[in-house]
Amino acid sequence: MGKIRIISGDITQFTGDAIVNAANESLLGGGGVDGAIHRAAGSGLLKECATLGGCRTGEAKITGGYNLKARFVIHTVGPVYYEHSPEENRVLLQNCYKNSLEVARKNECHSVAFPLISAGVYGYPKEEALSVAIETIRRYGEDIDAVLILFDRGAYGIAREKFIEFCD
Ligand code: AR6
Repeated sequence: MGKIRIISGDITQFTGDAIVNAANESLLGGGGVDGAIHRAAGSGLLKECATLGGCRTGEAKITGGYNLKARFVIHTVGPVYYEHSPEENRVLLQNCYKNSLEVARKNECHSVAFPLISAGVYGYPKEEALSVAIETIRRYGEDIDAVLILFDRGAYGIAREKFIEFCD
């Protein structure tokens, strides 16, 4: 049975099978966690991403981890919050976690770190984004040790209030 933990930190420092990137549909880099991952991985990551033909919102694609400590990067694209209804946002964000876990499993990844997808530039309210992350990883992450790595203090504060049982 897989576990879920919530920690505060920087996902680029994760040692394990895979980290998930909150990318955009081009997969050609950006700011936030995407920028941090590309900086830490080195230019080989961007070169591989350029061969993938982008990624639709809610889907996930895998690459090597290059200079990262993780073996793989799983790129997923969260919803831009203001572009969808609340129901659509929820389904799209669930798909990000579900499809990332499926790609992880297909590549024999047992330990996977996630950022709080869509909760930065894409504007998804943090508390709701956390609920979707926890619920979906619980439902579909049976065999995977998942770590949700929260970079901003606000998100970690909410996690300690609402999901203390998962916090280190
Ligand atoms: N480790 C873990 N989490 C991080 C890190 C880090 N090093 N840096 C930021 N975060 P965002 P989105 C958190 O904006 O909302 C990019 O430009 C951050 O605090 O990175 O899905 C892409 O190219 C927030 O809680 O991703 C897209 O264009 C969470 O990661 C767009 O942003 C997600 O924030 C995607 O927007």
